[in-house]
Amino acid sequence: FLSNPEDIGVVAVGFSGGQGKAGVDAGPSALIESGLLSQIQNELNYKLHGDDKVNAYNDLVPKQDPPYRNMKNPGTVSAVTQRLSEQVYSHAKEGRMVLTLGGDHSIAIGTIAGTAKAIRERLGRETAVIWVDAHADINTPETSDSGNIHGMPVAFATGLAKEEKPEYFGWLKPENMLNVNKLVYIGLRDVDAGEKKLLRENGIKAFSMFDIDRYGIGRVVEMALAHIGNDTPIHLSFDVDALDPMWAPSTGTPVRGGLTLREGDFICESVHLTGNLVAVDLVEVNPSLAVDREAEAETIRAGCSLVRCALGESLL
Ligand code: HAR
Ligand code: MN
Ligand code: MN
Ligand code: MN
Repeated sequence: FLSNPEDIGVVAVGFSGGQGKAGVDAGPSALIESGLLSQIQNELNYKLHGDDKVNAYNDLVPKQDPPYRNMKNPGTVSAVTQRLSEQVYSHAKEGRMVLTLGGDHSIAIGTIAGTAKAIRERLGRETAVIWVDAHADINTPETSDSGNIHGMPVAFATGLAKEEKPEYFGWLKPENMLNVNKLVYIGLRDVDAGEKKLLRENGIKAFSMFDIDRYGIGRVVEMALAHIGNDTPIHLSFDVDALDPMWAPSTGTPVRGGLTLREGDFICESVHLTGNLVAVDLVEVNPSLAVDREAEAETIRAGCSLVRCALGESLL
């Protein structure tokens, strides 16, 4: 194991500033209230570090936060992800696996920055990222049509989007960065033209829903793991909208034709089995977007299931 198998640091991030819909900030409390952390502690027998209170980061929100390079809420997202990177780093440097509950996907700028740095210092290794999502989230500020930063985290994490100003992600240093060769996508089906170009030009490995239909989820995961290499520390960043809206309807940008819950769980189980998992993000659960209570509960249940599988629940 590349992190202590029994220790987990939990960071609950009640943050929605990377996109425009209210409610995704209530994702972590919904997951926690449904019993996720007690399951991790009592059924999966992890020792939990950190507290179960949700970080709102209100003290970090600037009074004024005008768009910069087309980004919406750039100062807020930068400050929050910088703080989050320090929280994640402080767990990961102690050898704990880190579980981050979002929140919108912009927060992965902070989680990846934190694990990449801690793993470099602790193991002298580069961290790989498995990004499970309907979307590639690799727009640069200039290629983005929406200006929403939750569509850009991979560009900042890899350095494809560069910025010097510390208040606008300039705090990201080489030690926080992800190598594009250590990135692999699973589940893509809604990728912007500018993003496709970036994926192509940088030779980034991506398994779309087409690949999953063609090869089956088993071979796709095998190929994804082969790409990043045996024995590489893995950060799993799971956007719940990778799942088909049938399983996870309560999310900001649902896209039909997605993963079944079993396929999502399988990805998580397979990553757990490598023994190389060092961090997990579960993001974009927005309890307030469901058409009814059942759709809301369904989405929360799916999110909890994914996390438990990543932590080894269903493997005998
Ligand atoms: N690609 C679009 C954009 O840049 C939509 C991104 C939607 N994002 C998420 N994250 N839910 O995966 O705005
Ligand atoms: Mn995403
Ligand atoms: Mn998405
Ligand atoms: Mn295990």
